[in-house]
Amino acid sequence: MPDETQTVTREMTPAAGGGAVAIEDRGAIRVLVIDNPPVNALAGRVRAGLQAALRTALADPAVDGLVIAAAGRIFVAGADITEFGKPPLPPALPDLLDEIEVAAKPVVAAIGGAALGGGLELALACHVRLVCPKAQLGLPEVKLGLLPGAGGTQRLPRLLDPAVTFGMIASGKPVDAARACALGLAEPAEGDLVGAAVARAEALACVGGPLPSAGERQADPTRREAFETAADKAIAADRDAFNLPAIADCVRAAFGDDLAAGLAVERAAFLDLMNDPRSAALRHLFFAEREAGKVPGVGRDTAARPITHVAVIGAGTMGGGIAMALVQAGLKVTLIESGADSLARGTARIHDLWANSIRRGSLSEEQAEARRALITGSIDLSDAAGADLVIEAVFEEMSVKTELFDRLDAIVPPDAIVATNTSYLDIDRIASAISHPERVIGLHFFSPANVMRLLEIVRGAATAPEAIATALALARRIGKLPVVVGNCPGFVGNRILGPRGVAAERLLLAGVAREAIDTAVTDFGFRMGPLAMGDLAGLDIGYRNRRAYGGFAPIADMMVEAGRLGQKTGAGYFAYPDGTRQGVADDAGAAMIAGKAAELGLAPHSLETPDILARLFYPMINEAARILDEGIAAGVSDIDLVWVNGYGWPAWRGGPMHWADREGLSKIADKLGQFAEESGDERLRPSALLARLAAVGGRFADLPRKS
Ligand code: T1G
Repeated sequence: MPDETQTVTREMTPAAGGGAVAIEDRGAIRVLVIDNPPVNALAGRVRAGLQAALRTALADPAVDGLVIAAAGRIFVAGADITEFGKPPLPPALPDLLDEIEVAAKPVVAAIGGAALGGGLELALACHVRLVCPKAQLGLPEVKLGLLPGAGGTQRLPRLLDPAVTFGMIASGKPVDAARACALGLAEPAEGDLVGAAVARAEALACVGGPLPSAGERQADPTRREAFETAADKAIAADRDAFNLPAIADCVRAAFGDDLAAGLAVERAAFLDLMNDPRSAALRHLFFAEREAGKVPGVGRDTAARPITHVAVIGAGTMGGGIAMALVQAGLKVTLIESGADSLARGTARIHDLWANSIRRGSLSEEQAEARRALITGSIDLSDAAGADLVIEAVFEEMSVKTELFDRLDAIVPPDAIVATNTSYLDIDRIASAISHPERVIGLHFFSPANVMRLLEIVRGAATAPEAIATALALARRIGKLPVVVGNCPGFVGNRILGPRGVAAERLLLAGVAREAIDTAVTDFGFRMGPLAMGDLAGLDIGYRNRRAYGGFAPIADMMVEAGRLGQKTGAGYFAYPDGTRQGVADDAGAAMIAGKAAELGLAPHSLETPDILARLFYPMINEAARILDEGIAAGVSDIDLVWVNGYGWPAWRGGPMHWADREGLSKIADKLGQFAEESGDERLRPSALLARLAAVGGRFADLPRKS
């Protein structure tokens, strides 16, 4: 029995006009097989091949019907995103789909894998869709800041409930084969998918008469109310999803009688969004995620060590979150603490979080039970002996970590990977406390570790490629977005966060109101401003670091010394009366800040929002340029991924480096020079790389990725 996702490999001939489409005749049914690795994107040559093969088959009296199938594990991943922004290649996808839909002979889609975006729209133009059990059908264009641009907003609501259509498009999430069949979007095919599709095409050809067509069915106006309710609710719920109104307008157009008119509305909206910088930013991040997997010195053939059992040392907030992320992916975890009480507290926190998920309906009792069965608690460090990987998440203090690594040296086998979750400390110094430092790596999770996608994988001087490959494979298995970074204080994310904190302090000392600073940042698109974020994390963390490593934060230092540590003490930069989480700019805090400014001889002056953002963000860009120059980040887009996925930089702005290129590096360099003069802080002078690029009108995007 051929693999249901494989197309037949019998004699096939390349289609005329394209080459990426092969043809195979099954009796009177012609099978067109899309073969455009790696994901069968609908590139120009695929569209041309399909059009040529379709026209030939329709003109051939020996052909009664067609099947459109695909080679490999994916049906079609959509339009070819690499063609966006370039001169369009004929035939345009909507035109090709119209030809399929009005074909006089039946065309059946054989969907053996993911049918996404234009891939699902191609299937919607076919008269019938057959899916194998592994198929996924979705319209993820919204994740690229777009909307379906080849009939998805018109044909889908004619097949399904319009509110369901809006939900699929607005979320960008695919439905699986079972759900697609339950919705009436497709028919199930067991076993030989192509064979079943050929039989279905034969049956349609025998029946004769008008062919079933999504385009011909009228969208039922009586369902408009349910749709409007769904659309209004979704748009009100997500202020960042800027293109939901456009999607709603397109689906609304499908209620009209005329498919062509609805398609015109969709096309116009699609082209508008295609030219929207916010969509360009999201497309930049799409490719950035794939670039991040290309790590210097770590090839696709670098062997990753199989990981089945992980020892997590430390059951605090981070260790508990890491353990949850691991068992969620089916990995066995030994959770080790120094004492029974701390272990019990950590384990109870994990179980409480799962109980909350069960109450919210996002986790079943069976799933929770399966996860509980995968975690074994221990207060004996020697229980780490059987693990393939050890991850320490103990107190963020160098001596604590090196002492632990020294003890582990006698417990874990020499080939076990030993990772530290430190967010700032020197990986090489930690590695020096254990033999075989080539197996030591940084796994910097972000809190809450079971939720946040970003994982900074920190390579030390001795870290072996196999250890990095193992970390990359683990990251993907637990659903994380891995970004490999070099070893320096704060690595990439926290090293860039530092200058923003200093800049916020300078703004406070300059008399800029606390709420003005945070509002400028939240209006830019962050969920939280820098001051509120400091209060949430606790000002004492930075205070302790500055005592150990130095740093400029006179206001935060003053707050900590006055017992204002942040939300946890009811006041930090802001006050949090009666335990509220929404800070207020209290008078006492204002007086303290003004007093400190006067003590430092600084006269207050007001600033407009653009200047506030420039003073906060430009020093970050400067530090990022240094990180690139030092090779700490392999590529510009890695830095964007870190800040979008770890620190809340709004995705529809593409990340700090993408944003800086749009700001203009010359403007940034000039302003930094001014800030350096004003403050006397030489770190604010444009860094060498930034100055070089600014001098020639260059962009960060022009820098080649480190190979
Ligand atoms: N176009 C061009 N290249 C693509 C691509 C696409 N649609 N999808 C993936 N690639 C590349 C990717 O950059 C990588 O390249 C390689 O394929 C493997 O990808 C008209 C306008 C299908 C779930 O948004 O979600 O249709 O790094 O590592 O993990 O309405 O790829 O090897 O050089 O992600 O197995 C809508 C995007 C497009 C789906 C497979 N479609 N793709 O995941 O492989 S817009 C999407 C994915 C559209 C229409 C609209 C995933 C995948 P390289 P990968 P994977």
